[in-house]
Amino acid sequence: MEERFYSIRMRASLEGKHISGQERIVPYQKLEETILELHRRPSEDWDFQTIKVELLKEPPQVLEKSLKVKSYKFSCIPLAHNFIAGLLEEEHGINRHFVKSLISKLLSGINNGWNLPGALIVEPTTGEVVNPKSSKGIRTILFDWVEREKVKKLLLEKGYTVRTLDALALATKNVFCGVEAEICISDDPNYTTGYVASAKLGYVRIFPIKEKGSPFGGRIYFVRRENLEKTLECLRKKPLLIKEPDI
Ligand code: PML
Repeated sequence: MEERFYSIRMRASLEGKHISGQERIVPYQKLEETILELHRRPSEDWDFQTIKVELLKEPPQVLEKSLKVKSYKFSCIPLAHNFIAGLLEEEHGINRHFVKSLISKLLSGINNGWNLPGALIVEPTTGEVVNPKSSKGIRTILFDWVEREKVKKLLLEKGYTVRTLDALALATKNVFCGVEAEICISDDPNYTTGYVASAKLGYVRIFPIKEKGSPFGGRIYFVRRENLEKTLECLRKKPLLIKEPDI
């Protein structure tokens, strides 16, 4: 019989504010221990936690390698933003003014002064926001590493963080699903490394992408209109496991 895989997704909040979120894809033998691990994961107090467990209808597709990781450090934030805008213009023809204005929006609370839960979807040729009307933001789900602990150890040894572990898997799934390019800024006030990612660019870590202490952030996915439906379907429904980080 084909091995069964489960998706486990945990979210925790305090007084309605998101505290922690994590997801895993595991075979049946790892189900119980992973549920417990995710339950224990939030390091801060929470008053509401959900753990969703779903049997996957199809076994996950396995990708050999993640996007290639590169890191850049800048002396100030405007230079980092110029670099992102330049890369996206040169490699993807995305107007640099759209990019800068989108980054500024993310950093000033795009959702009536708050962060958007999920990503903003933007048409790269027109700069138009094309999120389906019913959605507050698009979430990428159903992705993980085949051997998460091994990859985690490897990344930590090389000076990357647990956030890189999750974000690299997510960005790799996005590109796999047809996202042309992504910009990510963490909403954690203490985490000032962000990234820009695409098939051409790889996973490009950018430091500093925002001021320390800022609670703002979010994700922008550039998706061509003709690929929109197929890409969103893949982001939500296609389970993907990644074997090795390309570092
Ligand atoms: C990195 O250090 O590789 C960038 C990670 C961005 C994480 C975004 C988040 O977790 O909020």
